[in-house]
Amino acid sequence: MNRRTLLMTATAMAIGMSSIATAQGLPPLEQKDRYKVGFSQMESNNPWRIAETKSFHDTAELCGWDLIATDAAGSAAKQVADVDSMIAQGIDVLFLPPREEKPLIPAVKKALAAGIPTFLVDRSVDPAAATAGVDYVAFLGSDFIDQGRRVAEWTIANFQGDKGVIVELEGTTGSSPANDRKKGFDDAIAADPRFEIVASQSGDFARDQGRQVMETLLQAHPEVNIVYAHNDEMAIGAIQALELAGRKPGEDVMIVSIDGTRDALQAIIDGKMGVTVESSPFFGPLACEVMQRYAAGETIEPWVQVQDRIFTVDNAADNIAEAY
Ligand code: GYE
Repeated sequence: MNRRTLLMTATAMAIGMSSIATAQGLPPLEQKDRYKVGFSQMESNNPWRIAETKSFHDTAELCGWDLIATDAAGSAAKQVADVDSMIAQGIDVLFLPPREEKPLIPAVKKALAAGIPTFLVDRSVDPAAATAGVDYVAFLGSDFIDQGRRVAEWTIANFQGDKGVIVELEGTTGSSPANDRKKGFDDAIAADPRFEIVASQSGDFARDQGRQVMETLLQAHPEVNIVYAHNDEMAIGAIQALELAGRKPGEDVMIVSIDGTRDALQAIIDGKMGVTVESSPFFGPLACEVMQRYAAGETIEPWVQVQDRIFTVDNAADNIAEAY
């Protein structure tokens, strides 16, 4: 044993970890009937977040979880503090949707140091600062670049005019879905010279901010005829702003988005929205399954990828009953 390994082992023992695994790899998870499980939600100001939290609560009894669920109310700093408090309460496992890519790195590292296996759900962290299979077990979620690319492809295939003037409403600055949905869409749309993105601004994934940002951008760019929103809540906000200004979403402005909420499917049925690429919030059952595989000693793939459908006028009515 070299000096460094010896030191790390000694430190691990000194702070009372159940195993030295954290010094050399991921913390193990015992197989048992009940687990104390932490779910650190980032905010609850939209139907997506509420559906996700409900999915964890609905799964708890089936999966033998004594669930501690917190709500960081839109603050990454509070989310870090919430994880601290869960660690202090002795959780066996942590499910963490990191609000932003960088500020939640300390939470991931602290859970690791405390010997608690962490699964990132729905959003990821900066890959340069923390690694799946090393700092946390795995990321459970969608391919956000692909979601953005699919929205762009649908737009290219369905836009009728000569010149597509696009306003982009970005998600929370510094979050993995905002970064990747932008990249996926912008790269794909750049391949067709008919399109130009004239403005791209954050609406923080929130309906009200989407509406406000759209109101402002509409004044600067009245010629806009396509709105790409990184989520449905902002798309609905944009529809409200456009209607208030006398525009006709779905007729003179194409609205394209991501998630698959009930309001978005209704907007598609009403002819106001063109497409929404699915991003499912129902992570509870997947979290249970992956946690059980991990406890059984399986090596978990670094990215447990969720497959997303696409909702258009062809299938929105068939899917609205299960929407949230
Ligand atoms: O699209 C959005 C939510 O992280 C995938 O966050 C999730 C996104 C989802 O607030 O509506």
